[in-house]
Amino acid sequence: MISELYPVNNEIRRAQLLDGLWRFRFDPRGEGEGEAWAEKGLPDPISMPVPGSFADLFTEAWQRDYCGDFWYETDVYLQELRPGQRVFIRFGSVTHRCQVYLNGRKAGEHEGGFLPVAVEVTELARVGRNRLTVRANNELNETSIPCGAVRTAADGSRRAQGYFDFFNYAGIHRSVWLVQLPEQAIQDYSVTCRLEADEAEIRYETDAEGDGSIRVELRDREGALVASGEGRQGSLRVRNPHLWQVRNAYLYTLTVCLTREGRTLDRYDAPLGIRTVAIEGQRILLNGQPVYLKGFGKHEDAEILGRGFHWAVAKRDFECMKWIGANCFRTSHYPYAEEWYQMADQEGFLIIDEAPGVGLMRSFANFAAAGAGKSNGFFGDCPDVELLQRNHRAAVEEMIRRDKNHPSVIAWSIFNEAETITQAAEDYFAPLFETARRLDPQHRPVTGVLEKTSSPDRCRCWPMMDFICLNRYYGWYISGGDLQEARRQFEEEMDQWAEKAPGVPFVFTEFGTDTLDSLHKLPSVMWSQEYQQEYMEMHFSVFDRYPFIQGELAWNFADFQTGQGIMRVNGNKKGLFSRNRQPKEAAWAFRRRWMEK
Ligand code: GCB
Repeated sequence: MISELYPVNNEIRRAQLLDGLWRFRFDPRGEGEGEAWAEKGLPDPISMPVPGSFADLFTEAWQRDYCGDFWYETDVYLQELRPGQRVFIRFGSVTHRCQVYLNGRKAGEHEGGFLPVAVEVTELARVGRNRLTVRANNELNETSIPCGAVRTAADGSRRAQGYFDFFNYAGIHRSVWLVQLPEQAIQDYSVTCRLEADEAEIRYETDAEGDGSIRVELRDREGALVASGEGRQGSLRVRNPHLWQVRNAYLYTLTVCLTREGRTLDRYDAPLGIRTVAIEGQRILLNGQPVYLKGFGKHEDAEILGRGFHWAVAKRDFECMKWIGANCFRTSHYPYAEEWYQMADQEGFLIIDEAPGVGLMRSFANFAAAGAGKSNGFFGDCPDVELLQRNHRAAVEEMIRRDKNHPSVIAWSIFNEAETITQAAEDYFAPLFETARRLDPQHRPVTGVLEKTSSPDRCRCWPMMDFICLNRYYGWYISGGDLQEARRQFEEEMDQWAEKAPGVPFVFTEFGTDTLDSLHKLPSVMWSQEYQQEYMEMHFSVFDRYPFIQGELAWNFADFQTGQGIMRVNGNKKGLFSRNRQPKEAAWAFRRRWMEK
């Protein structure tokens, strides 16, 4: 078994960061495998930063838009290999799929571009220099998650076209680690909390190899031991606990120790926040108190980096979110790098963690089709719906396994704007919701994000959701430029939902207008800063009319890159911040509202 726990260093575990400048090569004719590039070394490689997307580093369009196989290679030094020690390579993600080789021999492979890839290389590694090679691929099809297609031009060049509205960035997007673990290692752990009057009960479960004993310790911020337990599962009781609260996070440290005859075989330390999440009637409760979600749908997206993780971008984004008074974000439309969740744990932000179930609707401009409520069927005529579902289920499982212990994660989103109006859609999603419910020890709410076609009278999947997420664009894709009519239609739909799903909380997961930094106009017109502000104010007043609306996550936190097309001006401009994270005018209206709410 391969431990996917986030790499840490201590006296037993060793984690060596392999980020840096790697060697790289495009493989447009798919020759690398046949020519044994992994065994012989990449021929004539160029340099490539890791982590990062390759697309925006180049000056030629064919490189930016490259679709197919591409290879990475680097040297990895292993200082020592103690008897019994096991060696792994762990990538935060490789988009969208990869095969990993060490010293020319295949160590493993992974499908899906937004979750960790961990491969064991104990048998392949040697002390000294090793060659690590990755063959990656960024093609999309109707069985990949997310979905899309590949178009071949007359000259034979190919382009990936997602059924989604973000650039199909690819590469090794997150950090890479060489991990050395003891022969018998702690594989995983999970915690759940229960709050009583002045006490918290933390139930834990651990998964470790061998027959050693487990000891679990909980320490407060000062390092004082507050509770401990023995055994692979059990419970810890904390008197007068410091709760992990929204924007006021308190993190304890949980230590899991695997010992035999007094000898420590393995140890893993991780932050732990004591908090509960529940849905009660129309409300979302955190630690038993109602919480109104304020924030954004985001993207992992930045100039030059593409979708590559960088701590500086994350830091700036959290500072902007704090400035505007937000408390929540959705990882639209895929699980983000683990470091985002670590920061959210520290900052007390809430996360709706979304699986990469996007593009489950056949359209190259699905945002327009979805926004206007004109989407078509999908699941009924997919080439291989079972394989699609398998890939989707694997992503849900891997996401929950990876993120289940983060106090910041308050809900799982299974999809964004999928087709939900047919029996085939219901059959497709029911097992995925069931999987999420079964796998999460904390039984967090499970949801999915509905576009306009998924209307109260047609959607067949909303009953699966603990709270209902809506993406609506009244005043943009519908009745654009006429906010009065937009408001009327918006309220008409909300009245229908009130009747259809009484007692269920709703969260707006998208609403927004493309807005150019440079455009001001009075009276307002679409695309102007003034229009974005008026549109948002109309939305605020509608949200405030319906008590079952329990959250507003605007689209989007910042402008972001998309594919090209007549609907996009070098990307999607619905950010409340520009792509380089400066506020647009409407950001102040949010700040005024959210600081009070
Ligand atoms: C949507 C999608 C999102 C798009 C957005 C838009 O409904 O969920 O990915 O970017 O609309 O701006 O059109």
